[in-house]
Amino acid sequence: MITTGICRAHTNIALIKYWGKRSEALFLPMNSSLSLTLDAFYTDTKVSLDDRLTDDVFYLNGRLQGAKETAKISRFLDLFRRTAASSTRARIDSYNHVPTAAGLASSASAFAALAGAANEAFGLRLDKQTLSTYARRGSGSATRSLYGGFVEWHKGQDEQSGSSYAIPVDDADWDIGMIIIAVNTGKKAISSREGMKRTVDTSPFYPAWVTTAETDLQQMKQAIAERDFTRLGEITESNGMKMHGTMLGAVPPFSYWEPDSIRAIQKITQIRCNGTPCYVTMDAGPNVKVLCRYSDSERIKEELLTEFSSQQIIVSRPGPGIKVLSE
Ligand code: 2P0
Repeated sequence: MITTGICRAHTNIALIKYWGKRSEALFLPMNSSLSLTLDAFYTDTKVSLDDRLTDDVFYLNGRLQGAKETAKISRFLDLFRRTAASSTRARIDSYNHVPTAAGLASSASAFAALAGAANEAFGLRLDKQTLSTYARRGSGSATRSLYGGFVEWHKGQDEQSGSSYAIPVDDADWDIGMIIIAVNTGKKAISSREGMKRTVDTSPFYPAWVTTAETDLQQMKQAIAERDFTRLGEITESNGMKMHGTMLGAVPPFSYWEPDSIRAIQKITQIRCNGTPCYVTMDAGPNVKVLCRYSDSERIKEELLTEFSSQQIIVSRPGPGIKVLSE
C-alpha cells in the first residue's frame, strides 16, 4: 500500500538573524529570530509511504540522491515515524523552485515542505506550530517557513524542544518587497552550521549579539505593528551587520563577504541617500538581500543594473506559509 502527502513551502530571509545554537542535537537556538517569507522561491515535496521499501529513497529535482543526502532525510523522517509508531519507509520526491542563480540556501523551504508532506503521509494531523518544531530538527531556519509574511521563531526554554516554535507575526501585505543581489552562487567554504558554532565557542562579541538580538526583536515587532517601514529597515540592517561582526571576533576569524558584497551594500546606501528607503541584510554567504517597498523595487533594480547584470537581481514579494497540495 502507498500513502502520499504533498506539500509546498516557501523560503524565508531572516531580518533578525538566528546565529548560534544552545543545543546542536535539538537545533535549539541561542536567540529568537524573525523573518520574511518570500514568494519567489519554494520547494514542492511528495512523501510516498510504501511498505515494500526496505530503505528510504530520495529524489531531488528528479535525480536519485546518494547515501549521505538520503541518511539526513531518513533521520528527519524518523521523527515522524516515532510519533506515528510506524516503521514504513518512503520515497521522497523534492523539487526546488529556487533558481540556482539566486544563490539562496534551500534548506528552509526543503525541510518545511518535507515536514508538511510527512505530516500528511503519516496522517499525523500535527498543527502548524507543532510541525514547526519538527521542521526545526532538519534546519533551524526551516522553523520559520511554516508561515507566510513576517514570522517569529521563539527560542523557547532550556532544553524543551516543544517550546521552540514559530508563530506568524503579520502577513506583510503592506507594500513590502525584497531584492536578492546574487554576488556569488558557488558553495561557501564555511557552512552556516560550522560558522555559528565557531562564533558561539570563540567570539568575545557573541554575548553582546545574544543580548541585543532580543532588544532588536522587540523593537522590530513594534515597528511591524506600527507599519513603520523605516524603523523596520534600520533594525534589519543593523541586526544583520552585528551578526557578521561576531564572526570577525571568532578564532580564527572569518567572513562571508566578498568585494561584490561591499559594492552592493555601497550601492544600496547610495540609493537610500538619494531618497528611496532600502536596507541591506546578508546571511551565511556573500549574496546581498535588500528590504524595500515593493512599489520601489523596479526603480531600485534599474539603479542596480548599473553595477550588476539582470540575472543577478531577483525581486520578490512576501510569500505564503506551507500548503498541502494534491496530485
Ligand atoms: C537565519 N542563517 O536566521 C540565519 C542567518 C544564516 C544566517 O539560518 O544548522 O541552515 O541547519 O540550523 O538554518 C542558516 O542556517 O542552519 C541560517 P542549521 P541553517 O536565516
